[in-house]
Amino acid sequence: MKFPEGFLWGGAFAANQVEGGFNEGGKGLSTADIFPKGDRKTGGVFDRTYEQILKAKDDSNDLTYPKRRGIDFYHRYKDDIALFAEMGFKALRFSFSWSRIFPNGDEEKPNEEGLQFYRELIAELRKHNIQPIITLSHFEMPLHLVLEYNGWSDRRVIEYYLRYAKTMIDEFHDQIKYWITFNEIDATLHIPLIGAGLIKEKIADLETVKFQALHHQFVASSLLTKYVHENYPDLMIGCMSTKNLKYPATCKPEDCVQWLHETMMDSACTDVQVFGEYPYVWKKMWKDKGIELHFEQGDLEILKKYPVDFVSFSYYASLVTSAEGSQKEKTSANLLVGEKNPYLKQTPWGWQIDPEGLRFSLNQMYDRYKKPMFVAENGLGTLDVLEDGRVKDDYRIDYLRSHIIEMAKAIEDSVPVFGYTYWGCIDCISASTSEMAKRYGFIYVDQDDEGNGSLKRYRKDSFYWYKKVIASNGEDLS
Ligand code: BGP
Repeated sequence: MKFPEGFLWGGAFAANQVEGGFNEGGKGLSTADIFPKGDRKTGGVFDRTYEQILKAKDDSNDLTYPKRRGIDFYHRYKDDIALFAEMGFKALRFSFSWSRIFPNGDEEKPNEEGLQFYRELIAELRKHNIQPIITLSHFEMPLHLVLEYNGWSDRRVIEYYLRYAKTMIDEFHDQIKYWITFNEIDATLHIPLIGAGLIKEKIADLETVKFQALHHQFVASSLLTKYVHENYPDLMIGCMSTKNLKYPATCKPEDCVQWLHETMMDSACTDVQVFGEYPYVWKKMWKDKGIELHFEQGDLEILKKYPVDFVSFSYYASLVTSAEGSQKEKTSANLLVGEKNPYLKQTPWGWQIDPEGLRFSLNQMYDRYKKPMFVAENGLGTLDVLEDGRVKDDYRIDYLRSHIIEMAKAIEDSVPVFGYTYWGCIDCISASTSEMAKRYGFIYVDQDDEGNGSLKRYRKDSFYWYKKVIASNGEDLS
């Protein structure tokens, strides 16, 4: 297995799934702070009513809302970073919490305490030669912007986002090269409260408003790219979307046409951010559904003129699609539900494990975009057992090995992949279900779904395995 010199091996997580300290250091409430726990039987919790949000806002406890407590990274980051350094991480992809910097989102000046937290965190990473890769908005925005502005449906949010993003880039431009403007930007279409702060009952025409909010996010992303290119030309700005890989159920032409259509629809967000224009499949769908978006003068030029510098994505699982979809057995995969693939195994959460799909995705996307590629998320979320201080997670090692082999094949195929950050490198709160039980990490965190536990960290067997992989630059996968 050959990986390029300087390949960025590492791990990834989001502020709202690890930090905790939800009401410390001047942080305001964010959308992540209002979600209670779901589970693998009932599925993820992606929506809240206006009333439920107000109730959560007035409730100061962190037991009902697990992302408020995270894994206490806010206080333990030095020890956790030391563990990442022990594994030899070259990079850590994580997000800044917007409401730690602008607690309400519409203030003129940033919260100095929040900035100071990230200054110290980044200094700690640099001390260990770990390169930060930043996501500016990862499934959270200040709750005030949701309640007062209807989230990204309001154009003024572009200005507030830019204020926050420029604050962070001005502060850290000489220490951080790679910046991702939005995590899984397509989430706005699938889980609009999490992706764009849209409360369904407050919006008359949700179908249209979802696309309008997404348009504002695209414009914000391009305006930020413009700012960075003009002021800090050495930095790299990236887009990030969910790779919803699907296969046609059969070679029946109807299935293949259905597959092609869905694949084009699923690629649309990255298309906009790379090609700088809306794809015809969306334009046609808008026309069919009577969706009329409001573009301000100059918007389409901005998108065209300032595409991203690199393409990143999350990849966990694949699905199947067919022309008669509704009659088939379904399973879930990250943001989507689709048909089951009889050739694949799945996790207890129903995500189908498909290593070859990673090679497929890298080739498919590079063939389309011709930009440097970064695997921002990939990982196995499953049940782990801690026994005598040890977690024997050979299943996670198998998952990783098979995906790394397929990534190496994609590199061999000529796809320029510059990094791989394994998702949830330390156990954290699940994005979809807010459980602890869905563990991804190389590091076990002693905390259960109810928030009981010492929060002590334990190295899993995969910790030592990944360390060896990094030390050999991907050559030793034994
Ligand atoms: C992606 C998100 C992450 C994340 C991961 C795994 O969609 O970007 O935040 O957590 O999926 O999802 P989950 O935690 O629901 O297993």
